[in-house]
Amino acid sequence: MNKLISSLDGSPVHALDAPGRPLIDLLRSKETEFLMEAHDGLSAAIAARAGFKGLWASGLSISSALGYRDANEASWTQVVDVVEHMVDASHVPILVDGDSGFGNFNNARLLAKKLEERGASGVAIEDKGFPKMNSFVGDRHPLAEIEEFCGRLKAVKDTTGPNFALVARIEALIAGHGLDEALTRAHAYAKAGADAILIHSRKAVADEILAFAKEWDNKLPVVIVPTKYYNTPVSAYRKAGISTVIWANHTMRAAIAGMRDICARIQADESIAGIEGEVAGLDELFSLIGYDELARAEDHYLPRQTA
Ligand code: SPV
Ligand code: MG
Repeated sequence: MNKLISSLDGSPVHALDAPGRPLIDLLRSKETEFLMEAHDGLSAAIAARAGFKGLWASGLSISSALGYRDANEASWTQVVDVVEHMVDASHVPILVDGDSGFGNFNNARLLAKKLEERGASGVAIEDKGFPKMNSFVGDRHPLAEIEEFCGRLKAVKDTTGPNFALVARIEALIAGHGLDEALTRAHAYAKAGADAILIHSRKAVADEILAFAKEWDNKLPVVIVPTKYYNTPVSAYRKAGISTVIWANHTMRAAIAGMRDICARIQADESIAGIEGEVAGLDELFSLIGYDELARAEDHYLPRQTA
């Protein structure tokens, strides 16, 4: 909605309205770029305001915010609806976590088409089945057959426009396979039309990711998610020529910590006096959601008030 009304006087409402650089350009740029996780309109606005050039619509975080487990309990239409709110509230490119595509090639292409229609800039599809389970939970992560998964990738590519990025996510290392399996899959997914490869790992160190990057040699841009190997400095990724780093769940986890602490304090104090200075002011909220634009639109569209 902000997007529509923002051109009212020819100038953007606020910095958040400036369109971002297309995701596909970020993926292909020589610099290492960063995508920040968000999971609803508000977190998307906050992440965009922090200066991130793009966002990651995390399946884990969107599910969690809905009170669901990251095991495809949220429907694909619920995810698409959340993403639409994120697009409207942030106006920066969004890479959507499309899980395994919610089924076969047909479900994957329908998901991608709808995401594109709602303003997302790309989708990541992982080579598992439906339902999938979050990569950090348990050891049951059966991989899809390569040929069948390539069909999912091709169908998404054939259904979406040239500026809609398709990231093929390899779960081979999560599933306990080695580098060879990951590389075999990367080659097949590149051939099937992927724009980038997301190689995922749940080790506490970045060895296997860096080994993959070395062997892969940037045949397509490489995307990583260092949630578990968080101690590795970004300089190592730059040196390895990593295209994009996803900070995958940190607005959601920050929100958990913030909400948990404030609930405990208010419960214990039976008062909100002590925490007023510790929570975001309402002015910040109104600014994030663009109430200033609504005031200008009211001046423009509502009848003038006479005394
Ligand atoms: C997500 O953020 O939902 C991801 C990344 O897919 S992970 O949780 O590491 O699987
Ligand atoms: Mg996910």
